[in-house]
Amino acid sequence: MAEHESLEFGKADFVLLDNVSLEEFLANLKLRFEKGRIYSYIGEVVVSVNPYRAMNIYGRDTIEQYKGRELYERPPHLFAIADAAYKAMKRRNKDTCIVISGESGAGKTEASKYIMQYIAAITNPSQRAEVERVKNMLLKSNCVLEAFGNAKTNRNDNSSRFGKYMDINFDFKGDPIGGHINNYLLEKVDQPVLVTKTSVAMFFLSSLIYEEHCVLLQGNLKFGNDGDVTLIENSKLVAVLGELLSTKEENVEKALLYRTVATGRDVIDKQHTDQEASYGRDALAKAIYERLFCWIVGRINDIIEVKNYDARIHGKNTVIGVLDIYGFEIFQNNSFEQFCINYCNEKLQQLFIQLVLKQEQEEYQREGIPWKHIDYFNNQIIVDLVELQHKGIFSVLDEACMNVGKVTDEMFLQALNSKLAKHAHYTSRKLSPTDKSLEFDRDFRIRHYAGDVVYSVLGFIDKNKDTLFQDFKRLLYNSSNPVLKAMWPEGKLSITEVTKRPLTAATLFKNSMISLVENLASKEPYYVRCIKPNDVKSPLLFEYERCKHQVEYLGLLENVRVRRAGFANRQTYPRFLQRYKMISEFTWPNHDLPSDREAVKRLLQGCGFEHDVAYGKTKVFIRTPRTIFSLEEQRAEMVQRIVLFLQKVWRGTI
Ligand code: AD9
Ligand code: MG
Repeated sequence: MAEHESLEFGKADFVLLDNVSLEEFLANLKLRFEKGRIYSYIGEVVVSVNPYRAMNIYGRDTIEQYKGRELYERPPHLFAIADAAYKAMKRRNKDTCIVISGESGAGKTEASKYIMQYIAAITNPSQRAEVERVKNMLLKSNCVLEAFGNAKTNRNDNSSRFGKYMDINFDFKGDPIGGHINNYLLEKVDQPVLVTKTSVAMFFLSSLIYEEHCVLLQGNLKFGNDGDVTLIENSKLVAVLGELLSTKEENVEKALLYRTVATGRDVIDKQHTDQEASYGRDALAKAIYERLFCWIVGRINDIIEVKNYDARIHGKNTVIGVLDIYGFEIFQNNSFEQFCINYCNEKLQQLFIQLVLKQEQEEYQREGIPWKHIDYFNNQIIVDLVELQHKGIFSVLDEACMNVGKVTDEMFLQALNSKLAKHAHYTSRKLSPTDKSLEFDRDFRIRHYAGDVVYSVLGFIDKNKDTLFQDFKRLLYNSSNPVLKAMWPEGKLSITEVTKRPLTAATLFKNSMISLVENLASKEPYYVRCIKPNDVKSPLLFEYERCKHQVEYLGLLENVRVRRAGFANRQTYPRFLQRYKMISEFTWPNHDLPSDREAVKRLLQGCGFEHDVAYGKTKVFIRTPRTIFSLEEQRAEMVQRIVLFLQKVWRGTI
């Protein structure tokens, strides 16, 4: 039996499509989903469709089937690329990373867990106690992060509200010895979810147990006013809050109702309007939640960091990184969060292009194979549109945010219009008044690599400033709870000392993306693209339009084009012979040609694959996976014949 899949399940690799069109892509994806084949390849990229049912494909027996095998030898699976990343790391001493993307509910976090489980299962064969301990901690850190960082949303019952990058460090034997986690842009979820989360967070902090857990919290604090004076309507909550935050009730009240401002040499308490007070309350809830989350990540990192590893004795430790990050998002209403997320995906796409093309180019040069130009869309222009100093959208936004209280979202949009009027990837209602997709004056549109997205400018300025009144920082710095205190170091500054403007949300996000991409760029990348088949969590339904959007937004056709332009597979001559020598009379059982290179040439000529290969200095390059599949098929047939033959010899019937 052939080791790869039969065509009854569709094409296991999209590179094999007869035509690279959206229709063919989707027809194949649908067929495979309906046949229960949730994984496919685009070259070495895994495409995964959420099955929304328990699949019997992650057990010990499946793990054994993938362990140490090459990608094309088995049906597509997450385990295959986990193994490829692990092998590259172990055999070639390379740092590798696995980038998992897709929209909410597409299965990213589940995929990252299966990958971790696979790596845990295939390492530490000698059962060293210390390694087992590290593995356990790495696997369990997930639960803690999920408890605090996940929430039920209308798109996913267990939605991660943060992007996560986890490094696993390995020693020279290839066993895990530690790790490190980075988190990105914890999304400050909807109000009801936030209140629950903040409530949990604060109970955790204060370690106090109340009988009426759920009534609480800042979300329930209501402000009103009595003439000129802003009041807290349900002031009993302030006492509870004071206790939870380990600080005095009157200090909480003051921070909620006033802010201290320095005017010249005087310091005065300025009363909030009830609107400002509500804004402050929400900002406080968000900030407590966010800082606690970062604090937890920090504590986990302290525990899992590599200890007692002497690189001078054992050599550099190697790393596999796993990135579980939101994919391209396009909703009915797209705001600042979607803008950041989509920018993140532009960065990752840019990295993908650079790495795939760069790797290809370098290898071709090394191997003496002429470079063939690959026609693809380079999205650097969109990355620049967002992040370029002075000219990019983030810069314009930051500039608008410098003018506290004076600049509105609409004025920010005007500034964009005047700076970017001629940009091919930017437009707005003002610039294209007849364009139907731009419904409102507040809309602007970016032509992303994965499609057009209309953003509403409303809220950009507030979300970017993301300011928490200094009074709250001082309040929490003065808490008698040491953990809370440690989370607000800037609360130490007195009002006259606070001069430096905190970095904006956009700048922080941009910086974290730049360093993420730098980090990934130093590693050999593997990709998983996750697709959500429907919005009702059904294992049976393949909603064509929903899937079509995702295939577009994930840039999968572009992926296929880039992959098809290069070589699907490459192997050193000895390795190739080792695997396929039995299919040719010139090479079986041994060849007498002057070199392995000559032998491989002879073998491939014999099979009629000359047109599909190129011969490098040390490796043979095979353009399409079809050739690999065919070689695999012939090999399987020969292996079976040889086995039968040997059985006969044993039994003495020959
Ligand atoms: V979000 O951006 O964090 O909101 P994810 O992470 O992409 O999202 P998640 O991995 O949480 O989605 O998957 C959503 C749900 O789909 C899971 O809770 C499972 O019920 C279901 N799922 C996903 N992948 C699989 C799978 N391989 N097998 C079975 C799955 N069920
Ligand atoms: Mg998730």
